[in-house]
Amino acid sequence: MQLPDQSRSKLSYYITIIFALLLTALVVASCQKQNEEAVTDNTETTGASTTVQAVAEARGLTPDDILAAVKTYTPTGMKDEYIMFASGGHAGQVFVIGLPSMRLLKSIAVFTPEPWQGYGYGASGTMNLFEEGKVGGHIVTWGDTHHPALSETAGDYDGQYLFINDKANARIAVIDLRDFETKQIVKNPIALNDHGGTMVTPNTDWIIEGGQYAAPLGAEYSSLANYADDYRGMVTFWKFDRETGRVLPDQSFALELPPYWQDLCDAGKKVSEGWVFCNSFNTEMATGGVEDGNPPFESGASQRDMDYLHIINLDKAVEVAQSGKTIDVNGFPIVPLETSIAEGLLYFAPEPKSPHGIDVAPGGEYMVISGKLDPHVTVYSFEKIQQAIADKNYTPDAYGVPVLDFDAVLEQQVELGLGPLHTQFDNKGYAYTSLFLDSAVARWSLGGPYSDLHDDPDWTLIQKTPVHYNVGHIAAAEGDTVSPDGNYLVSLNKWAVDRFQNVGPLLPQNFQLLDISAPGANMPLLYDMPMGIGEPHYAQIIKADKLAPWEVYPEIGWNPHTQSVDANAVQLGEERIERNGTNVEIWMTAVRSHFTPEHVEIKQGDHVIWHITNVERAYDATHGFSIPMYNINLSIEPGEAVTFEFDATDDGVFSYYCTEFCSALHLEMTGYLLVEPAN
Ligand code: RUQ
Ligand code: CUA
Repeated sequence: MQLPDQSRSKLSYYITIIFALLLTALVVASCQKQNEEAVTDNTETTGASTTVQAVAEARGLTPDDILAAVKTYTPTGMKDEYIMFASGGHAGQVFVIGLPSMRLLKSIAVFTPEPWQGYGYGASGTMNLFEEGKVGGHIVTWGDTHHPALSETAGDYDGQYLFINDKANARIAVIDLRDFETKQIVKNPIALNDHGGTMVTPNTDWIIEGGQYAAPLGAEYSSLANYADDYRGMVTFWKFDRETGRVLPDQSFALELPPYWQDLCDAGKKVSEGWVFCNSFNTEMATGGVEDGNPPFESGASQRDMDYLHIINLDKAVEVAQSGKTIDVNGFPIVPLETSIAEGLLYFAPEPKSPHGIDVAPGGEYMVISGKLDPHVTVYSFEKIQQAIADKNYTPDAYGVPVLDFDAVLEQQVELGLGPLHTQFDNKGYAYTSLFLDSAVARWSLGGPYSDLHDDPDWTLIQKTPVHYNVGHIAAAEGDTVSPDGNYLVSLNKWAVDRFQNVGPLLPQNFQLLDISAPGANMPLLYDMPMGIGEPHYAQIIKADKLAPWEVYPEIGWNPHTQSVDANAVQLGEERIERNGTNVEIWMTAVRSHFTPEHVEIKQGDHVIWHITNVERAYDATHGFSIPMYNINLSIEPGEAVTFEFDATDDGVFSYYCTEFCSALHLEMTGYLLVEPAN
């Protein structure tokens, strides 16, 4: 790369300074001579350059680039300080990424089969998840994951569980962070879509699942002509039991809402704990139909100046639901809209210009809403909301829901730029908002109790860092908890255009890492991470030392779905095959580098129940197990017990083998399944 002479000399100057500062301590005398030689030889290619200065010059790196590299480069063996859980969009998975290295560590299969993890390829625990996640009686093998939520204790991430929604099918899933595996998929019985999920209350008592596109509750047919009467929105509160690690559907309930399109929700915290806030759009109740001369949704749903922030008294809603003031739809209790109004569970506040995002400040005092079509974020005061409710300072909407006076609940509007979407927080009294149209992340100062944390004027835009391009969500380190860390922020960009080598018309997504550790107008971009799987929407970033996953399963014969030793666990020496009529049951062990038994002889038409226990205790000693044609592929981690079943419909000779490279004799880790023809 050629630089003008002036910049080149300036560049050399900065590089020299930074080089001296960063590497003085590391450069030993014996290297010095080598360095001098290398510097004098400026004809070297990048690959052969041996000094920071020579490499930087050859690659055209600026001093800022070098500084960014030093902040993110993670040499072999060094571990990341933070772990980010990013939704995988329509890949139906969750991605686990280390920060600041931005290395992809794992994808966790959730709504989509994933062969490496043996997820959805025979293992009964995973097949059961697809069964329990059925939609209208159909097994659905993908999901549109949007919002991961880490479990919290007193409003802080506790590293125990992760929840994720499937917007397409209104499902939520529970991932246990002891083994980073999906344990439960719950289908919402009354809704088709969700978007405002998942969010948790500060002690993870409730998992919030808001709706999106209104539909008759329970999805009964009704013409769009009856939209205002028959279509409804909803927000569901799923009871979570930390002990069993399961959502308890029979202790959960929903609120019926008007057929506005509820968007995101967030739980109140600290001073606002016990309340839940959801924004909405399409209070116009547009029903589309551009082909019939109606305005298309995009304009039909954007006509009004104001939509409604939904303000829900969850503590009181729980009491009302538990007292039985509910109706039943598909066996699920719903608090009817008129009950919510009568009991004071639901209030609205106007929110400007097609709102998006709702984010509660760390102390719970403020609710920040972005207006997609408005250059401001609007900050509501929880205290003022409570006062307006007490003062009955409201007028009813078309459904009788009290709409609080806008000016009475408004704390501030802060002008940031075009297309604000989502907000996160740090430990320095700043908020960060993604600007979709500006392709930037804005840092702005909070007022009130946050004023003392920064030296800037309150409620003011401090800086905008350009990103590439069109950012949706942002995630700051622990940035939606009661005690955000600051340090890092990831911008989840929607476009990547010119950032990476061309890989065809479907481009990777782009995560960009920003350094937010310094105060003031100082928020540099550090790193780009392409993500070529699905479309991540939102992410949460947890301090890595809060996670304590198992290295191997606690005991031999562990069933990850019950988190206990399985009744069919197999110990070494207990391997066997038993036949009972046409039922054949196999108890097998796997250990480097053999399966026992190595021959399984059955008859065509048999029903086969096959248990395998990986009896290894060694870290990383995972074995795979596959049977071709029968679509069986398992991942059996150390200590794990797996069961799968199939009908031996086809006769022939099948080799089963270990699919995970486990030792020098991994190729020998095999066996024969002989299926004798029925006749
Ligand atoms: S919403 S890009 Cu699906 Cu989280 Cu705003
Ligand atoms: Cu076990 Cu390869």
